[in-house]
This record gives sequence, C-alpha cells and structure tokens, in this order.
Amino acid sequence: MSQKQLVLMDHDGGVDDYLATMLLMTMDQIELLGVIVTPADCYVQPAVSATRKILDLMSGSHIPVAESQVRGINPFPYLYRRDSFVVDHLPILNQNDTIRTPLVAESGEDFMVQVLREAPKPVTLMVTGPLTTVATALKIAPEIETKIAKIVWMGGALNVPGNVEKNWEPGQDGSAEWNVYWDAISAAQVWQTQIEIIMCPLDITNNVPVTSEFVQKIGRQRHYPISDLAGQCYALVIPQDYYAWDVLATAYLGNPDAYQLREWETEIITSGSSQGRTKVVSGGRKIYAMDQVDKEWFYSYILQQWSR
Ligand SMILES: [Ca+2]
Repeated sequence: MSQKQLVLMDHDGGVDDYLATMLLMTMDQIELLGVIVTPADCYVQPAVSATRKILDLMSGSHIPVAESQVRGINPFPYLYRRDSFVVDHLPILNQNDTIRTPLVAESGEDFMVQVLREAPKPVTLMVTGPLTTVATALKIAPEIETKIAKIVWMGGALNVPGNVEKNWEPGQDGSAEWNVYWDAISAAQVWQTQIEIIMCPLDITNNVPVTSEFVQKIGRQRHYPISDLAGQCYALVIPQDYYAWDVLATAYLGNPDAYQLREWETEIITSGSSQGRTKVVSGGRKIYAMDQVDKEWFYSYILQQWSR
C-alpha cells in the first residue's frame, strides 16, 4: 500500500482554489486521488476546464476531475465567479488543442463516494469551498464516513468578522464566512458527524494577504510555467482585498508541524442574520482550527514550491 497520504480535493473554482491545487501537486508526500469542483465561487464549466488544464500543465493528467452537481443557497458575487472564465483563458493554459486530464462521467458527489469506497485506507478531504458536496456524498452513502481520515477545510470565522459583507448581502450581520454562507445547512450536517475537522478560518488567513510585493516576487522567480501561472492568477485579484485563504489551508497538508492548532467548541448558525456564522459556543461541536503559523515561512514555502 502507498505510504503517501491519500487526498481527495474538493475546491470551488476561485482563483486561490487553482493555486491551492497547484500547491498540492508539488507535494511529494501526497497522492492526489481526484479533484472535485463544487460550483460555488465560480461558473462551473470554465472552472472544471481550468482545473483540468492546470493538472495537464503540472503533469497531473492521470488525476480525474469531477463536476459536482450540488447547489447552494446564497450565490457568490458574480464579480468573484467570473474569474473562472479569465483563468480558463490564460494563454499558458491554452497551448494545446486537447485536454488530457479526464473528466469523469458521474457527478462530483458520486465520484466522492466511489473514491472513498475504493480507497485502500482512509482519505483526507482537502476542501477549499463549501461543504455541500461532502454533505451530499455522506447522504448518498453514510458508511463512507469511516473512510474519511479528516477534513481540512478553508472556512469559517471564529473570533473575527466574516467576509459576507452587509452592503452586498442585505440583512446579514457580517459574521459569516462565504464558504459557510453559500450553504450553511450542509456545513451543519457535516458538523453532526464524528469526522475530525481541521479548519483554516479567517482568523488565521487574515495574516496572509496577497500583497503587491509578494506578487512581484513571484515574477522575479522567472520560473515557467508554474510560478508564471501563479503570478498571473494573483495579479488578477490584486485590485481586491485578497488573502491566501485556500493556499494557507492546503499548505497544512505538506507541513502540519508548521502550524499550531487550537481546539474550539462551535456551532453553525443556519438561519437569520448570522446565517453562515461558525460560532464559538461552550458544549458545541469540537473542531481544530489552525491558530498560528509563521507567516514568513509560509510565503517562502509557496515561492519555493512554485519554482520547482
Ligand atoms: Ca475556494
């Protein structure tokens, strides 16, 4: 049996989801069993297409990609989602006429069930979008719960404000993080399982902004094609207030010792003005949150991985 950590990725097609996928592909200790695209922070067709092209570029064309058919409750702003079209059209991803990375015929949720059933040992789910596909797969086949080693998840905001802004989403109090807000009901369903959850909440991602200086550093690596693609993706989001959300969460898989975790008792608020909040509540569901990371280490780690 492979000594490598088995990982199934479930991302939602945002700019940092592609970067997280690229980072995962550079980790020698990981065996990536597939990538599922949940249709949240994207338009799903270009997101699936871009994901397959990225795997082609990173010598990952043996890794299947599946399109999740789940639907959320509160759509992501279209200004974020349209980045999926831009990334899919970047020249560096369009140097070949055909895509080699296979698109699986079944839905992402069915694919998740199948991969977990067939895995020779428990699999880590690396989730950088909403938990809807995971919750749906667990509904289809509850027995797969024992095949999930843990869920490493970018999501939630514990002791800091959320990022669902009041002026974009009237009636909300600003406490929710988008991956929860898209479908808080599914997040709450995953909270009801016994699966170990390691969250990468806004509390820690607020420490790793994507700065102009950092993006220019990527360029000066002059390493093609990977750092070039990473730099182009980050350049696209420079006008926004952007953080290395999904990338920080994913870097954990290769370097758990670089992070300090902290246990919290939490609940997911599923309705009302705090819908999508991950609230710290005594007696709530125990989760681990990434609490501390050496910021300078993180930036140099991703620069190094993308220059390989
Ligand atoms: Ca994401």
